[in-house]
Amino acid sequence: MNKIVTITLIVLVAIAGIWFFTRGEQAAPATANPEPAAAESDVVIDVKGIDFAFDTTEITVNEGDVVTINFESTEGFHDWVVDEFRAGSRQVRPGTPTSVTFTADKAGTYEYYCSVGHHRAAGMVGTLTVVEAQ
Ligand SMILES: [Cu+2]
Repeated sequence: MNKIVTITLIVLVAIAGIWFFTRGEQAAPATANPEPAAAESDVVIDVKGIDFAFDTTEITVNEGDVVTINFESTEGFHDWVVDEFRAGSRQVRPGTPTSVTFTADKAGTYEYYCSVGHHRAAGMVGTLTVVEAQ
C-alpha cells in the first residue's frame, strides 16, 4: 500500500514540475524589457576611442533626434565631445564605458573630438552631420 502512495506522489510531483517549467518558458519573453537608453533615444551609436582616433568618424542623424553615444576607450584616456550641442562624455580609460545623450536640434555639420590633451590636434576627430527635418 505504501508503494502505491509513493508512486502516486512521484507522478503528481512530476506533472506539477512539467506544468511549472512549461508555464515559465511561455512567460519569459513577455517579461523581457528593452534597454532604457535605447527606449528614450531615437539613435544609439557605439563609438570606440583608441590612440589617437575614433573607430567611427562619420555619424549622421536627423534634426530633432535624441542621440545617445555609447563611448568606450579601447586604448588610452579619451572622451567624446561636440561643442555645438554642449555634449561631452566623461573622460574614461579602457574598461569603463560611458555614454552621453543630447538632442541634435540644429541641422548642419559639426566636428566631434576628444578633449584630452593634444588628441584633437593629433586627429582624434569625427564628423556629426545633422540632416534638416523635411
Ligand atoms: Cu583622446
